[in-house]
Amino acid sequence: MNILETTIKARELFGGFELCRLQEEETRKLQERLENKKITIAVIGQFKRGKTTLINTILGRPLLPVGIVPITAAITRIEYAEDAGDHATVYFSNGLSEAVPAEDLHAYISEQENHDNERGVAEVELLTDADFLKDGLTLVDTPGVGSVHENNSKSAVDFARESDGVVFMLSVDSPINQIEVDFLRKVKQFAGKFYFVVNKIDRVDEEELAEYLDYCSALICRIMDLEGDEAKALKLVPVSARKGTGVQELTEMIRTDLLVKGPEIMERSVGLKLLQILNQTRSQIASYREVLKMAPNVFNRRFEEMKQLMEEQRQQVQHLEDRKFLRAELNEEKAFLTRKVRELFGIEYYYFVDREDAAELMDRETYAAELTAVYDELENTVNSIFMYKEENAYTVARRIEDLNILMQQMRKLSRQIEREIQTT
Ligand SMILES: Nc1nc2c(ncn2[C@@H]2O[C@H](COP(=O)(O)OP(=O)(O)OP(=O)(O)O)[C@@H](O)[C@H]2O)c(=O)[nH]1
Ligand SMILES: [Mg+2]
Repeated sequence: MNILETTIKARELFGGFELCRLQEEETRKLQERLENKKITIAVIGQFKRGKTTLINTILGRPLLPVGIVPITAAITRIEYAEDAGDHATVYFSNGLSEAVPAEDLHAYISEQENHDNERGVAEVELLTDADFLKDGLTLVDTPGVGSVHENNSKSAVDFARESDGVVFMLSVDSPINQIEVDFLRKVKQFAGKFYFVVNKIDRVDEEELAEYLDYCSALICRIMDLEGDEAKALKLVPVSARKGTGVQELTEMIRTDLLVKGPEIMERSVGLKLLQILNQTRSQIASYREVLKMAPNVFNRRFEEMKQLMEEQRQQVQHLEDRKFLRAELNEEKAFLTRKVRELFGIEYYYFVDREDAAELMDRETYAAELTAVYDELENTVNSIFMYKEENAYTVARRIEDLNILMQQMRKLSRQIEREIQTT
């Protein structure tokens, strides 16, 4: 049994339960990652450590905006494409996307031009032909941890959890602080492989650098629980992202690691993520069991509230014009329903948000039909999840039994993954 098989098994397990749609989608993505063999490396750290400068140096040209004030306001994924001519796509949180010339990216990425992410950017994808990205490596630039702009998009913690490797950036102009310590504590069990990089070494002399490296190594060993050989193996990488000093050593180190140990690193990181998903599902089912105990009159009231909401929305459809943003509106409606179901019934009900080109048009009839389908499905699902309309004790007992089996199988899978991770 390997991680890919375990992932497929988990996906099949989740597929049998309407409550686990989100988990099914998450495991599907993990499976895809294992099959595509694409490795993701995120550059993470507090604001102004020089993350974006390092990425520009690695790419060999200043593609992304840097600066003295907090800059990066949105996540950028950078992938390899031959002769791509630096092609970029901006994905918005409502599901729309737009092709943008690379030289105009700053309008979407930089905090100054996209203040508090008012443009609603979910993430940016940049294709370029840098050598470092060859062989399926994706590099990700992220907003600074702890900056006021961090919450604009997915948090750095989530990102570290989704990556196979993390380049964690420190810089000699400030020792590790509490925000960084907290961050490392949160992600240490979930990220695949860490590279600790110390930037801006052009600002200090050799002696000062040695002192800084000693201090940080000791601290990182404590935070990451590294002892003995593991502690000895910890190697901080000093660089000057601006001048390029040490950057080649870093990129060689990462590429060598990935070429030799890539599959291993990825299996471990996927295994850790699977464990996390299984844990989340367990607590979700626990809260679902609580909701099952909800008094029928309370449930009926909330169910009515939900139906009324849907009815109001259906009425509004008639006043819409044919516009290209109908797709985005449908996605926003789905996000709204997800929040509402959580609020009313305490369960996670997940929708797929369709990604679509912003230029694509959607007419009103299609929109109305899709919206109706979304509502009908939700109504049926909520009904069947809670079974209050079926006063059939046998069905209810079967349901509880199914949940018990699901819990049992999840425990079994968790144990299996734990064993697999230990052997990688
Ligand atoms: N002296 C020196 N300055 C650097 C170096 N690397 C980056 N800087 C400067 O540090 C500042 C911040 O650089 P960025 O690359 O924007 O930092 P960041 O970590 O991406 O910042 P956020 O996106 O805001 O989180 C800029 O003024 C850079 O010029 C370096 O190696 N040496
Ligand atoms: Mg930046």
